[in-house]
Amino acid sequence: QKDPHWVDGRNTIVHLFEWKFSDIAAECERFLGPMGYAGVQTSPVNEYLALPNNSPSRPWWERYQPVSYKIISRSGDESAFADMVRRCNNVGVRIYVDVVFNDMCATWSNPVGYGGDVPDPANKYYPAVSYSSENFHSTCSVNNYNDANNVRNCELSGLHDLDQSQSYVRGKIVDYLNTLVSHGVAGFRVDAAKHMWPADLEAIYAAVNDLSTDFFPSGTRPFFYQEVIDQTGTEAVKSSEYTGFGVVTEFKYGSMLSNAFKGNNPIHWLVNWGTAWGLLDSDSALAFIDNHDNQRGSGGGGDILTYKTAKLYKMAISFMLAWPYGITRVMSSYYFTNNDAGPPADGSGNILDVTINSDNTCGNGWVCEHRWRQIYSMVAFKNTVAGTSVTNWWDNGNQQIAFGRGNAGFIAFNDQYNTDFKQTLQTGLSQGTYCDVMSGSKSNGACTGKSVTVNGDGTAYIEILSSEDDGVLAIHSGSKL
Ligand code: AAO
Repeated sequence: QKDPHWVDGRNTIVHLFEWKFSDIAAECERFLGPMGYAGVQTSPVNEYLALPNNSPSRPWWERYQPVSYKIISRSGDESAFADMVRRCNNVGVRIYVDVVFNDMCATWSNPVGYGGDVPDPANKYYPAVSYSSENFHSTCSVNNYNDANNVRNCELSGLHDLDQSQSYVRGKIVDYLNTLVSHGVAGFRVDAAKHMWPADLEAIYAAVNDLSTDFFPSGTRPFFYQEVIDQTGTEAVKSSEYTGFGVVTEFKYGSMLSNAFKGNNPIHWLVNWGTAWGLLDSDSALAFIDNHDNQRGSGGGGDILTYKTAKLYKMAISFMLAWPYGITRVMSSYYFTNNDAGPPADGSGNILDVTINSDNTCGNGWVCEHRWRQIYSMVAFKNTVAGTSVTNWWDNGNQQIAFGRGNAGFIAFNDQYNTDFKQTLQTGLSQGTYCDVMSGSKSNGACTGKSVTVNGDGTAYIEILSSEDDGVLAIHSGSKL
């Protein structure tokens, strides 16, 4: 269950963190479909605790406090969800739901779910599912990552820990996933998979129905990518325990690339990026730079590049989308300074619409990294070079590199402080003039940004000045004049 079921010619997922279903549906039609994105990861869609009295009010992480498996959230209700899935599938964009079933909400005073259901977490009683105390592990805290029993049988952040070894519990989870499947989703991000036993997850995945034949061939199995943070390799729980039956989030990927592009480990070493660096096999890895946790410094966080360090971030994302490794996911955020702050919302807590500015960027507090030209252009680059391998690698032994993808694309990176990149390099491209898709695009038979002339022998002069906005230059067969 490692196939994401992308439509041919597409291969990148975007996490539209906290977006409303109506906005996701519109974005599929007006942008993601036309620009060649393959799928969307949603925030959790099931009922969770509404925390209006928290400070700040309505933190984003309330969505990780499940109350029931009803589809009702700040993003919309079940009919809005169904409408989104249908409209996105219709334009070739798959939907993956972030599913939270390791646990149920923690103990809070006067807890009320977003759909109005009232749990009694102090007594581990969730009537809207229904779960009661015998369906949970005993009360203890996850506090020792060197002990797999502690990690999997105790409570993560005080969230009451379900016992998935019980067939009753698995049945409730499978019912929920089947509801999502019936609406046409292609798969799931499994939250906190590390905190569940692999055998229980395997049993759950095996019991979920085939995908809806409204959108997929009969007999298609759902895609599962599992959140397992195995960054140091020294903890008791290993990513490799989960790769037999699903894909795993490869947290080393973003931290090592961030470290490299920040100049702490010269990027010329990326010549053998992949399993040689200790990463999971490409087919088993969900590759990404930042996610909603580590962009806030938690959950495998630290020094991850994010939209806040835009030039280096775009370089790391460009490398990710240029290099053949993993199932790639890009992040789409809202602006934040307080790590707990929820999405842009009005005074009543309603999430604000994602508005679109005349230059195609977003308003109302949404960052929309996926609409940055450099990022969506690299999504197209990746689609164009699919199936080719890395060719014509060049580096200066330091922070400047370049490589081709067969005869379909060529990319160069200047990550060297205060130094220009000026080189004539061998590409695999055919003779002609190509538009650089970082600084501009091909428009009406001309380049709006830089252009590159590829000579008859495939060589080309590549220039990236250190003063430029972007440290990347990328050309491909689709950007040829
Ligand atoms: C909230 C409040 C809490 C309160 C709780 C209950 O903040 O104060 O007690 O409610 O009322 C999110 C938020 C939480 C929030 C929770 C529920 O992040 O703050 O709690 O919703 O509302 C671990 C897990 C991983 C988890 C991550 C955050 O393994 O599964 O923590 N991520 C998911 C979601 C996340 C969500 C939940 C799970 C809960 O993506 O959004 O939480 O459903 C080590 C371990 C990791 C561990 C981290 C953090 O990582 O290896 O497994 O992640 O520590 O504890 C270096 C190391 C790296 C290490 C890292 C530490 O990078 O290399 O291995 O440092 O950051």
